[in-house]
Amino acid sequence: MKESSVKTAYEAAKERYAELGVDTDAALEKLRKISISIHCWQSDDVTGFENLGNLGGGGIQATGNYPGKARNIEELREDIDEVLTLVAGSHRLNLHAIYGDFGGKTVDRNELEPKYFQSWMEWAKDKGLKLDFNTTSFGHPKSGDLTLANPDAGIRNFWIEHSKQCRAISEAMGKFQNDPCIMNLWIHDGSKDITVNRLKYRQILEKSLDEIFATAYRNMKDSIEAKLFGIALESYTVGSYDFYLGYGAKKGKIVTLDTGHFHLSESIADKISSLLLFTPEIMLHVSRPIRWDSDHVTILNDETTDLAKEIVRADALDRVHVGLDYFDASINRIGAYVIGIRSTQKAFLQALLEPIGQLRTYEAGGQYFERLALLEEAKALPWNSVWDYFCLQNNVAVGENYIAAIQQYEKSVLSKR
Ligand code: RNT
Ligand code: ZN
Repeated sequence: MKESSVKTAYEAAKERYAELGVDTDAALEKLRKISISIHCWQSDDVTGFENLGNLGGGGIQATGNYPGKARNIEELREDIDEVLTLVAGSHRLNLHAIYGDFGGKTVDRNELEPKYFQSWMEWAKDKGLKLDFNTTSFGHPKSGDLTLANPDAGIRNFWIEHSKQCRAISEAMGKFQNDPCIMNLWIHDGSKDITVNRLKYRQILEKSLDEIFATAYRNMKDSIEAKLFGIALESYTVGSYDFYLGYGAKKGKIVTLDTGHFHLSESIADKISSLLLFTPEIMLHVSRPIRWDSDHVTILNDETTDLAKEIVRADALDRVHVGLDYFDASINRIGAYVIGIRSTQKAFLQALLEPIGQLRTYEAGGQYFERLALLEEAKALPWNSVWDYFCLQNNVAVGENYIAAIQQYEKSVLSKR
């Protein structure tokens, strides 16, 4: 697409939006400031770089075997570098505990220290990225069906220790980058079949969390992530949404909303305005569930745009942290990243361009036909011309031009792995 055409289209769009009281330049400025926490695990199918061997457990599984997955830290960094050339804005990188720089050593999950993440901190600083972090309780011989909710003190304490160490690592990251590191805690704990001890495991989990969170830190923030069910753990999930919502509201913790972790007909967007009232902040794992928590690549669909709109309508961009969580091993993994990031940005752009003033005037006046009509018209306003201009302004590929860049990367880098 010609640069001059992008500019001309933008000027026309700007004029059109102005008629509805929307300032496109202001929207672009806000969009540039939305940092997306990019999940490192799309690059290597959630394998990590431990030298323990992937031992299963926890139900996390990427499907597909497209060539080119990152096999080590260098390749993962190379991939993220490439991704960053194709997306505008400044972002964050979300690491899991299994991605440490272990230097060939076998370091178990209860032996983690900030030093194993030092090279990540330095690398990220160099790239202008901030880091977020996650405990990893899946894929380990002690994962089983129960970790932090395990009645067996030996196993439970192992994971409590791990989680405490992860908080200390997050604190070190936050301090190093002079910006709070959000540490997400998700565990798979549950039961395949009917349990007659629903309360018991939740009581244990509550106690474990209290112990993990006992140390107060200044440079990290805790987020806790619920889930509906896991594969092979279909009957019961200890850390359900009710559990974490209750815990987060009571103890002032951030609740993570993974868009794949609810009943498929449930609106995640609708949860934003309630959580904002009762929890300090919100962490998002934007994903795309197909029939179940399948972790398909995030796209620009109604679910994603509704979510972005609710955040913008609540004026809560400073309280909602946007992260991605999907892993597709059946297509070019760099492409998967770029599609998900750009689509999330497009959703926020649409939200920022909403003629909200006029819509609210209609609503206040009981003019519901007018409100619905404008909502419908707004869907097809020339937001894409604003998007193209955003890419141009920020020196990244406009429109589908990123396809060629990714094909080239596949040819020169990925196909050689
Ligand atoms: C699993 C959760 C969790 C993980 C990542 C790898 O269902 O969504 O967030 O996907 O931590
Ligand atoms: Zn998630």
